Parts: sequence; structure tokens; C-alpha cells
Amino acid sequence: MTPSEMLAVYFIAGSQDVPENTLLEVLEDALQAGITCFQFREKKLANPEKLAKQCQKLCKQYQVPFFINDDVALALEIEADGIHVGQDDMAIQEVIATCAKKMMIGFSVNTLEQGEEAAHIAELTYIGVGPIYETTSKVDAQPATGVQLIKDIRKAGIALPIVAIGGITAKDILSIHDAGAQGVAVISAITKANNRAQVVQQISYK
Ligand code: TZP
Ligand code: MG
Repeated sequence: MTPSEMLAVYFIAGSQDVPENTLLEVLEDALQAGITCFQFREKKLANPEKLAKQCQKLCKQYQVPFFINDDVALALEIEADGIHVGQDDMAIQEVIATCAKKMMIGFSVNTLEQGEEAAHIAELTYIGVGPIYETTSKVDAQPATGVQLIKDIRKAGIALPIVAIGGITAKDILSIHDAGAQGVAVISAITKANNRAQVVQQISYK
């Protein structure tokens, strides 16, 4: 699986995003629907290790890469396929020092300057660019950038794989890919879908 293939339909969730005790059900449904990557982003449980391992096991069954958000120690402990960190999490050089060569590394970018810094970090697998639109799934979200930030990053000659994130729904897919992203990362589009198979189809760029 290439990074582009992996980023096509990147699902993110934790127990805060779904009704009580349903994350595994929702994840399995999304895996059956054809997501290409999963990130465990747990904001509610004090001890997320058990749930993380259960999610990881499901992802393995479907041969879908399993990322952990923020929690480097947990990612190392359970040997996740990847770690994703934001600008305000553990410093990216520290993440690289502990995780590079062991797992993939994703890094969030909200400005062109951050994109330019990321472009100099050879160990990154991809950058997450956004929030593209307003989101209700992240409490401390940065201002929305629009697809213009993806275009600006590409115009600057930055070739890193990009997954766009934040408020994305099926109607946005063409403009996001036209701007130069390889895929989309979503929470609510999938957690709140009545028909996950249909939504996953609609947000996969073909
Ligand atoms: N980082 C930037 S926006 C966001 C994260 C984790 C939330 C995306 O969720 P949604 O529901 O797809 O807007
Ligand atoms: Mg973070």
C-alpha cells in the first residue's frame, strides 16, 4: 500500500465520537465499508490501552494501517503502524527520535510556514492539512484554512503526501483532490453516517 492509497479514506475516532461502548462496532462497520486507514484518537478514557488493542486487532483483520493520535508511549507499547501528532503535542523531533524506523509518522499542518517546516523533515510519511472547514469534532481546532492552504502548499513545491482534515463531507471531495491532496481524514462524516458503505464510497476519490 502506497501512502496515497493509505490516505484515500482515513477514518479517525475515539470513544468520545460515538455512542457509549460502540467504537468497535462503528470501526468494524467502517472497515467493511472500505476505509483505507484508521487513527485511534481517544479523548475520554483514562486508560485507553485495552480499547486501542481491540481496534488494532480489527484493523489487522482488514489489513488497514492503524495509527495512534498523540500518545507516543502507547503507540510504541502496542507497536502501532503509525503515530500522528499535532503542532502542540510532543515535539516532532522527539517523536522522530523515538518512533522513526519503527512506525509511520504523520504531522498536522495549519499554515504554509508549518508546511515548509514539515517539508524538511524526511521522516514524515504524510502531513494532515486543516482544518479545511469548520469542525465540531475537535474542541481546540485552529481556524479553518479552506482548500487554499493545500493549493499554497503544492504551489510552494512541497511534495509530501497530504490528507485533508476538518469538516469534510462527500460534496468536498473533488475540490480537495483538485487542490492536490491524496485523501481525506474524517470523523463525523463516518461516525454520524446512516449508511457508512455509501459515505465511504462517496468520499473515496476515484
Ligand atoms: N483535527 C483537525 S480537524 C479535526 C481534527 C482531529 C476533526 C475532524 O473531524 P470532522 O468531524 O471530520 O470535522
Ligand atoms: Mg494532537
